Amino acid sequence: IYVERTLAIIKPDAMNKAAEIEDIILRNGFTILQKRKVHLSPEQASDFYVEHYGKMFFPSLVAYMSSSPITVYVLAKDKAISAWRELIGPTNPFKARETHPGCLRDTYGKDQTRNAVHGSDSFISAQREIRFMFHDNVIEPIAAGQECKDYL
Ligand code: YYY
Ligand code: MG
Repeated sequence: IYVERTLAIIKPDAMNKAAEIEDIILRNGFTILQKRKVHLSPEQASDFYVEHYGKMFFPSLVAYMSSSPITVYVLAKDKAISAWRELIGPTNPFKARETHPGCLRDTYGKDQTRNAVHGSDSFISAQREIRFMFHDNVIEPIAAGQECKDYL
């Protein structure tokens, strides 16, 4: 059985709403395969967001993401990557409020940097980000009596 996976993060500004967000994750049909609370060092945050190295917002992004603990998840669902991006909404919460009212960044985001949640934007990103956060400890989603085709 084929189950797509994505990496989700509850960022520092939304950690006080983690229980609420987790409830929304489950109510939207995602399975939580892995969950881990981590406090990234500035170096780890830089590595995670290396695609943005050199951009104006990179230093503040790294400072923010290493400022306090975050919760990282591996979520599984049919079309998990696009489904989770859809649920979190546009990067900028102010824009999210206009175009995707009710999305997570509308509800929980504070500004362009403190936008509450992260989601992988492609299969390649999901693969890299899941490995980054969970190393070799990714638990396979095998239900009793079912076959699991490893996707990542
Ligand atoms: O994938 P997504 O998180 O929606 O946005 P990205 O363009 O990949 O940027 C990553 C991260 O950087 C974003 O979630 C907030 C922050 N950021 C920022 O602080 N200022 C910007 N102008 C753009 C992005
Ligand atoms: Mg991105």
